[in-house]
Amino acid sequence: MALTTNKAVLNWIDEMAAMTTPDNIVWIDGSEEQAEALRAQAVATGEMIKLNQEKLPGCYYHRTAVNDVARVEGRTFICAPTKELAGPTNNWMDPAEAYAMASEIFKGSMKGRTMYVIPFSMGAIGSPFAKVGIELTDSIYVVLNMRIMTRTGKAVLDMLGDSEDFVHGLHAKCDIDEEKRYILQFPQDNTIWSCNSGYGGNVLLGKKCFALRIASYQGWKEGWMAEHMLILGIEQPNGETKYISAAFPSACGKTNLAMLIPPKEYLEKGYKVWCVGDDIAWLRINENGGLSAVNPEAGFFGVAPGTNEKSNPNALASTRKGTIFTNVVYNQNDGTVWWEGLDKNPPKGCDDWKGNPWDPESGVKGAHPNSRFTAPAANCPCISPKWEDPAGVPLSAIVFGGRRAKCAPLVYQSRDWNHGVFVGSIMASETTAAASGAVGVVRRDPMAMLPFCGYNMGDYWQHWLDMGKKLTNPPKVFNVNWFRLNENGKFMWPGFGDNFRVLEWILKRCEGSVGADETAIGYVPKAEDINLEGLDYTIEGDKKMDIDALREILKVEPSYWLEDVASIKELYAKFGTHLPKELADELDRLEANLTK
Ligand code: GTP
Ligand code: SPV
Ligand code: MN
Repeated sequence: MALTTNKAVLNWIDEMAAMTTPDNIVWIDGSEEQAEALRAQAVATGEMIKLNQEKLPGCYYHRTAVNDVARVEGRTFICAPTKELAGPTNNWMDPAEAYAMASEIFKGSMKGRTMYVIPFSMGAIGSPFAKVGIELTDSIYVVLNMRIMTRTGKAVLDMLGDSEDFVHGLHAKCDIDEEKRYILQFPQDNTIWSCNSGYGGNVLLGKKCFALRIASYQGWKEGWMAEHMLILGIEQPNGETKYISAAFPSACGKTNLAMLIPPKEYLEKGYKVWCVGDDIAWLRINENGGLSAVNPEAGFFGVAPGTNEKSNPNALASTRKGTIFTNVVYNQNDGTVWWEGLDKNPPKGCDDWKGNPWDPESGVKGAHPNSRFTAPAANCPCISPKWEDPAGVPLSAIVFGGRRAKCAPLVYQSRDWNHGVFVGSIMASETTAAASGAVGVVRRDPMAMLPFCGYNMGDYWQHWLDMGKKLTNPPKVFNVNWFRLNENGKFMWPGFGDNFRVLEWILKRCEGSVGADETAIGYVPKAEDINLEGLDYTIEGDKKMDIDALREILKVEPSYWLEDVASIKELYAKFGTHLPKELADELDRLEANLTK
């Protein structure tokens, strides 16, 4: 039974069903009864395993195909009318060609299967900033994940009414054939087609495909921004809460920073961190001429390995109920899960993420490095009371960052908004397991949006600059790097909860209550202004983190930076007339500063 009379919705579903020929069509109404029936069905077919309901109530386990464990950037396309609109950093396909090519793949792909219709909202239902999507999929796993990651069901269709303004998402598992895997975005048509994958970012179409690729395009047209950012609030001892958003590339620490627990000394003084979001932020100009951020998602699709009671207790607590685990170790003895870095006691007699018997002593990893949990945000012990506030939260600071073994100091501040846009545009980071391909290779990843910008990134930078012109009260812009290594390959900074020490400096800079050294790249802290009180970190052997070690990771080394300038020039050269003049000028200034 259709849950709406919206003609645009019904006609489109008819058209997609005529192409994919499912045996039947089921509308996802948002009810718990329907979800429970789908879970039971997925368990009966082996698509999911029900975990120990005493230890992990409402939790399930899923394995993807071994060839289908991460986003596939090489097979992700922006299908805009011209290649120039997609820009030099995106794969491009002509829309007509893309529809024709993919139609052949989708044709008859749901024969013998059910098509589920998932109406979903990105943003709290009823919020003026929320946007509607509908995903058609033949995967129960996708339905159950979308129920956690977004707001789904009939209420969304009621909000949509007769409007034609919704994202049209089509997903079919097909044969999970890598050679026929395509993630196609049609920003001008509000449309996403995804086939031959069953993995997270490729198939949960509300997430990267809509809330970043399509939404970034919409933001460009409508005067707002969609960013790959966490959002957090820092409650100060005086009760006031300040908000920060931060863009780090995939698997570079957003979930961890968003849920951070400050060091003991700060907790005792009354500081507390609240999580508003861990992956995506939609930013709009507010009535004070500043930027406010909303988290369009309703759950966390977080990296499992490395998550533990010490590194991120809030994330771990979020996964103790109503969570779907994908590609971690399955402990069939007690119906629980495990991953590398959870604790030092890997369970014996278990199956690894591929479903093979696994010996923890073998040296082979039991969980895939990009194994994930899908957990409701409401489970998070530090979820912000404002996480669903339709108006969003006002930002004091925007932070960029990445994994850089060398070069980038622990933290620095841009001189002003335009320089901040430059700092975001020159971001680089070592690649991670979140996308298929080599891991650990430094690549430029502007604003952590390289895989997610739905249009020409030169125009996207111009949009950032144009937004700045409209902001009378812009957030201050910073860059951080938790990942500097010493000559022996050891992390020089403790990271995790101790990153709060850097956030404190950032807030003090926003208030203007602390000085800094002006360097070639921007404002760098004086070492004595970062509070190391109570810090207990041994870098290696018996070398403890102290103020001298801190000085080392605050250093700006011109030789490294000049190498970076050369690589930034290569990136910028790709954009031709789409490169904003302001950024070219900033690059000249950086080079001049470094060679002075
Ligand atoms: P996506 O969900 O892929 O967008 O990633 P994310 O940015 O949310 O990454 P996440 O917070 O899950 O971090 C992934 C990896 O970074 C894990 O292996 C963490 O252990 C590691 N990590 C996070 N924060 C820190 C830190 O402060 N220092 C160090 N050394 N590692 C960190
Ligand atoms: C990322 O890769 O940045 C993720 C995971 O957050 S996915 O949803 O698969 O894109
Ligand atoms: Mn992400």
